[in-house]
Amino acid sequence: MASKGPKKADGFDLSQAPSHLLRRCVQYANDLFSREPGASDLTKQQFTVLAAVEQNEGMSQTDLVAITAETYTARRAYEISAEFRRRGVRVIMGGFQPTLIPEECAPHADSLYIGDAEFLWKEAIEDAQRGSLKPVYRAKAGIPQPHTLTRRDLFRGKGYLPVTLMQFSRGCKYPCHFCAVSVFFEKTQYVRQVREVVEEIERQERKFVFFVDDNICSDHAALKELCRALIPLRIRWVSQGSIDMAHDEELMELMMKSGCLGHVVGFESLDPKNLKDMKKAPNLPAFSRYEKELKVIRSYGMQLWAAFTLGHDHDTLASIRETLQFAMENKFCFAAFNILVPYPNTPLYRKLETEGRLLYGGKWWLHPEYRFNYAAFRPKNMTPDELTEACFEVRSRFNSMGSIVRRLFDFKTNARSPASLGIYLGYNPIFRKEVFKKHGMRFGLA
Ligand code: B12
Ligand code: SF4
Repeated sequence: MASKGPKKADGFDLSQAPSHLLRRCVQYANDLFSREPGASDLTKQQFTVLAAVEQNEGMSQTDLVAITAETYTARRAYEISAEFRRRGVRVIMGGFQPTLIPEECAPHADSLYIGDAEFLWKEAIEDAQRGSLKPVYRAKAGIPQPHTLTRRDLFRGKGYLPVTLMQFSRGCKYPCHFCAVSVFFEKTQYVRQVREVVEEIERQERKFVFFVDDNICSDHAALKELCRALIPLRIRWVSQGSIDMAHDEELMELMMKSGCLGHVVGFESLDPKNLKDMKKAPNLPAFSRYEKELKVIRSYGMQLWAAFTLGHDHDTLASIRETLQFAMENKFCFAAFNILVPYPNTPLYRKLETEGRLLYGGKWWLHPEYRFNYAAFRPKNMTPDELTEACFEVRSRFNSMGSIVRRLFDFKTNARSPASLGIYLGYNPIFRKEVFKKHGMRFGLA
């Protein structure tokens, strides 16, 4: 299996670190991050902040609009971009979608930004200032925000959950065939310097941190170094990590001591044939239907958000229901029963395309009939509608009131401490609502 080691922040050219960045579907080219003292902040000096674009605030004074487009938000991003361009405002578009399929995004923006903003954003801003924005900026992927602290004051009052979002690393070394992260970061994990992460946490009043890493366990040694540094900070944290964490007791011990309450873990499937097909390498060694791993994880009291992808070639309607039973028996704190999605330019997408199994003309994310959580391909052992309905059914049943009450009574995990209980009771009703709110959502307004 092709995999690479993590890239460390050492040796990064900090003088080139741009000011930066943006998150969410529509964002603005201004200062979400503050700079190191002494560094100039071109974005801040020369461009108008354009927040709340959906409300059309500040449009008349806008020099440049920067939009993040992911596959799910691409259609809406193109609509918003079209409206700005109609009003004579230049648009630059970046993020997963432009990086995965630039040829589709190109007609929807004046300029495309491929890869991470850290590398060429400064150049793009300078070009925009001179009126010579290039049609495309080809940046690489790399270490998140070196020597740059997040300006969190900008999030205040905007309805975000009361959690400190933080990144320790980006990318993951594994080659899962459905995963856009694996393509974007070319099976590489990029790791921030631990002291910078610690400094960012120390500046927070809130001591509950969500590390939005793709797979914080991609490199056990790097994570252990982080955990050792987190212990004195006395925070509580959660993240996303592969299940091979359970094969390393020292890592489990350190995570526990550093305040880790749990992780989003990709179980994906209970069938090793599916796991092999999808190249889910961290789940495969000595496969025991996760029995061994769950025993270890439970012994440390961790709460799990178990993520499954449903619709693989060896899945049947019966196996999907079995997955629900497995999740209920293990009393997972949360579970995501995601329909398998062919994201553009992934190996899964190419396989289904070659086999003629893609629906909605292949570009499901642009199709006016496609809706969130619908099957976008023809599964092997059921119809697309059956897959959509089965996923909705297991999602609804897992998040039913009866299930929430039953899963609560696990004194090793969900009811282990006031903090664990708080997470369980605070977030289960939110996710329950999401199941119904999001299912069948459309992607654009037109
Ligand atoms: C945290 C996270 C979440 C959190 C969000 C928490 C929050 N409040 O923000 C939660 C759990 C809610 C979530 C939900 C979902 N997520 Co999510 N999420 C992530 C994750 C792990 C990190 C996102 C993040 O903050 N990254 C840090 C920022 C700084 O990175 P970034 O946005 O990529 O931006 C960088 C570059 O892309 C570039 N850039 C981006 N935009 C722009 C714009 C311009 C102009 C420029 C110059 C540069 C630029 O520069 C940035 C800095 O280097 C990503 C994976 C990832 N590595 O990004 C998945 C990811 C974005 N999610 C994904 C998905 C599928 C989802 C869901 C649809 C899952 C589901 N089935 O429900 C939902 C809904 C998402 C939606 N948009 O509606 C996919 C998207 C795939 C794709 N092809 O678009 C990703 C890539 C994960 C994956 N394994 O494939 N997610
Ligand atoms: S382990 Fe997770 S983040 Fe890594 S490639 Fe697989 S699905 Fe993507």
